[in-house]
Amino acid sequence: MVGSAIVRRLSTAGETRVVTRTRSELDLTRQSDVEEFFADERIDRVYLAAARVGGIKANNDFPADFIRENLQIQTNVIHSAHRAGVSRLLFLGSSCIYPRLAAQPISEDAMMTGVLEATNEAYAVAKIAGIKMCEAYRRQFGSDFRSAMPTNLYGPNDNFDLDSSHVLPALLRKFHQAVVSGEQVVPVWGSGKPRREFLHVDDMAAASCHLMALPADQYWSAVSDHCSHVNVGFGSDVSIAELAERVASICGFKGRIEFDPSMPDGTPRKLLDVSRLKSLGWEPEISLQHGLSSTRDWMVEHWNECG
Ligand code: GFB
Repeated sequence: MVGSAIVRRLSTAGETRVVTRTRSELDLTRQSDVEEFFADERIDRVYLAAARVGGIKANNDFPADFIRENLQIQTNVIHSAHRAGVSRLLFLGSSCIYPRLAAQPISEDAMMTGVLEATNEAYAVAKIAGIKMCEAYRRQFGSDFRSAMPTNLYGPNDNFDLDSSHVLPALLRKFHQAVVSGEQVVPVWGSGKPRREFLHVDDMAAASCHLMALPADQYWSAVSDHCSHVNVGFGSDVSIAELAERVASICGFKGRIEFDPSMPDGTPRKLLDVSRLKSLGWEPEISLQHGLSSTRDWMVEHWNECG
């Protein structure tokens, strides 16, 4: 989802040469394949958006896969990029790197100040390692390896599989399906009380390109060597219950929402402090209302591919 959005953004910006590989063409968990790729292609800048990602259930059910695959992918790409002389790299993390009960809105320096949320601890540890690896390469080799921490993302090419998806695509799918099949009750996991911030992936791609394009002195003077990442958020959040109401209304669902307390709530709240990014000259453009309805349209158009 994020990689294809960045490619769309770079293409419209007239970038001359964008090199991509699908998962079947290049398995980033295989060190020698990644080394060969970087040796063959003369790559100047790397957007490291590839990762094993998933919603609360997938993270909770497969922690070993999440920590192993993410550590492998990022270690292989960051080290190979360094060896190949890549001039700049942007590592994409996640807002789950912050402590479960971090003060809100969460500023970048809250990382590693408290206990992580248990449902995604393995994924978060891998992402923290990625940020620290970029910082270590900068300290040891002077690498211009930057990091961006996105909030919960959504948009075209999202995962709509109910077992592994995040909440927003899951709700779009559930409410749309209920309308089509005439079901009167839609289950929503947890209490509905947790609050989440949602950013459209096209905004994320714009922010990534903006961070990548900043001159080195501007980026590195806004961050510090031991806290080098930049939050990328929308700036406001909604409860899961409010999100469900909005999705229901966009899909034209008139029935009842039923919360399922047997499913985990996860972190109570994750709202990012985006002042660092704002000071670097970037703000989001796509409202949640517009993003929800365009993503619903995308899902309906691509229904057969949505599993
Ligand atoms: O988006 P989500 O799976 O992940 O869930 P997190 C957010 C909230 O929505 C939780 C609730 O409180 C869920 O219980 N929810 C309600 C649902 N209905 C549903 C549903 O049908 N599907 C899903 N998936 N959730 C993830 C992390 O945390 O956020 C990742 O696990 C990553 O590591 C990602 O950081 C951004 O926001 O809780």
